This record gives sequence, structure tokens and C-alpha cells, in this order.
Amino acid sequence: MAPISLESLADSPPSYASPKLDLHEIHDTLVCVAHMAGDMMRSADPSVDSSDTKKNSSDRVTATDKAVEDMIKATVTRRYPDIDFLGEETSKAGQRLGCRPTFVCDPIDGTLNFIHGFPNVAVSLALTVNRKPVVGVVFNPFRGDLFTAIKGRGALLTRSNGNVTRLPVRAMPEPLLGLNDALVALEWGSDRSGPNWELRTKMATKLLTARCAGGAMVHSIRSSGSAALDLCYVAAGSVDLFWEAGCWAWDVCAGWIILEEAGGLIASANPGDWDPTVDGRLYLAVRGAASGQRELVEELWKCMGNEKFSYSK
Ligand code: LIP
Repeated sequence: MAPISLESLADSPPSYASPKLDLHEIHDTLVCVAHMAGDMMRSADPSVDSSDTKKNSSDRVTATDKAVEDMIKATVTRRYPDIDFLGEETSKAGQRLGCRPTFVCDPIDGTLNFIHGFPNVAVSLALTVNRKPVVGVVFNPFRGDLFTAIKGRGALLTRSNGNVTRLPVRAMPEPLLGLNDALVALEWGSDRSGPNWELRTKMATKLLTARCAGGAMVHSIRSSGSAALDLCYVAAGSVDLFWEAGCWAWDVCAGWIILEEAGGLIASANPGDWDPTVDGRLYLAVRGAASGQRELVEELWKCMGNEKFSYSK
């Protein structure tokens, strides 16, 4: 199939007119759009001062978040007018992900990193059908890492030099031996008080604490500031587990299919649920491995005791 050019995306009439979705073509379009978004991010000059706050001082948005989403929405809805669109910056309060084919977009995942110049930032684009992701594209323009997946076709990492690696990076990933041997990703979110915050901080302490003092003594914790990239790092196999609650479908949708296609598993951040939804705001992702995936989930759930996160959807 001929690659899609930027010019054809800007000018072409809608190409989607039947219920049959060409996932490869949609994938190529999303890759193209992700590069356009990356150019906008790289040429922006964001700062803490020029960003706006949303819910509080740690929940921020920039003019670039909005401009990138406007560009993405205009481009994909012109080309695929029959596909719905759900984006972080343009969604209405309470808007739910439906069963119809839907583009799910986070124009800049890692906005705090973006405004501080910390180069762990990505545009995250997915197509969902029946509320499940079937195409995912996560692109970090500052590192040049492009993570992609199509359902049933595996997951790839394309580097800025053009090298393409099938995920996970290790063809034979090591077995998972338990939390004590794991590198764990978790994020802090912007809600910094209340029961969810207490559970998050208590768990961080428990995961890090020595086993002789009642903890799990994980190798360490990483907080990259982008849930989309965290999922990609688990897909790559460079992080063993990602435990996160409170973020939204646009943060996780693309990374979810990339992780699944790399042999990873997603359970709920709350104990007992092996079948979470992309908009359920509760995620526990484990890398691909020949053994130990479910045991690692059970071990983390056990660390939570009787406590659970509680979020409205
Ligand atoms: C952010 C996430 C981050 C999470 C934040 C927020 P944004 O997305 O990716 O990992 O901790 O709560 O949702 O706001 O930068 O698109």
C-alpha cells in the first residue's frame, strides 16, 4: 500500500464511506497525523507561565494542546466523517466512549513535562470499535520514538533513525519473578488529597519499602509523567508493571492496544477485576512474559489490602 502523504491528508475528500474499516490505512493516517502533531509540539515554546490551569495548579493545558487537537480532529474527521471523535481538549463533560468506531485522542500526553521541557511527551491516537482499541499510535517527537499497533498484527517501535523493532524488545522476555524483582511505573496525578491520594502514596511507600519492614522492595519506581508512554515502556519490556488510576481513556487507549499486541496484560488497578474498560480509570499493566503475569497482578492487589480506588466515570 502506498504511504499517505501530508498533502493528501490536507486536501483529499473523505475516503471512508462504508462500515468496513481499513485498519492499515487508518494506522498510516494516524502515523502521519502524529508526525504533524510532533512538528507543532517541537516548534512551540511552552512555559509554566503561559499555561492555563484546569482543576488545580498541577492540572494544566497549553495553547498547543488545543491547537494540536484542533488539527487532529479536523484532519481525521474530514477524512473519516463516519468515525466519531473523542479528544481530551474538545470532549464535553460526561461524554462517554461509545460502541461506534471512534478516534480517541490525547494531543499532548505529559503536558506538565511539555511546559517544563522534560522530553517525555507524546501524542496518543487510537481507533476504538465496540469500546476496545484496535489501532494505536503513540509518538514522542522529542525522542523520535514512534510506538504503533494494529489488532492482530503486533506492536512496533520505530526510532528516529528509521530502525524498526518488534515489541517487546527482547524476543524471549524473562519470566516475571514477583514484585521484588520488578521495575514499577506509577504516576501521581493531580488530585493530591483524599482517600485516592492516601492509597496512592501508601502503596508507593509499601512497594519501595524493604521486605524486612513489611514492604515489597521493588527494584524501584519510575514516574515518567505520561501514561501513554508508560504503557509503551511496559509493552517494550523496559518496565515490568504500571499501576495507575484516575486518568482517562485518551491517556491509555493507544498504549493499551500497543501493550496487548506486545503480549502484555491489563487488569484493573483495583483488586479482583481482570477485565477493565479503557474508560474505567483503573489500570494495572504487566509486560509480556512466558510466566508470572497473573501472579504479579495478584501480588500487587494483595499489597492493597482491603483498600480500593474510587473514581467517577
Ligand atoms: C496526564 C497523564 C499522567 C497522569 C496525569 C494526566 P495529560 O495526562 O498521562 O500520567 O498522571 O493525571 O492525566 O494531562 O498530560 O494529558
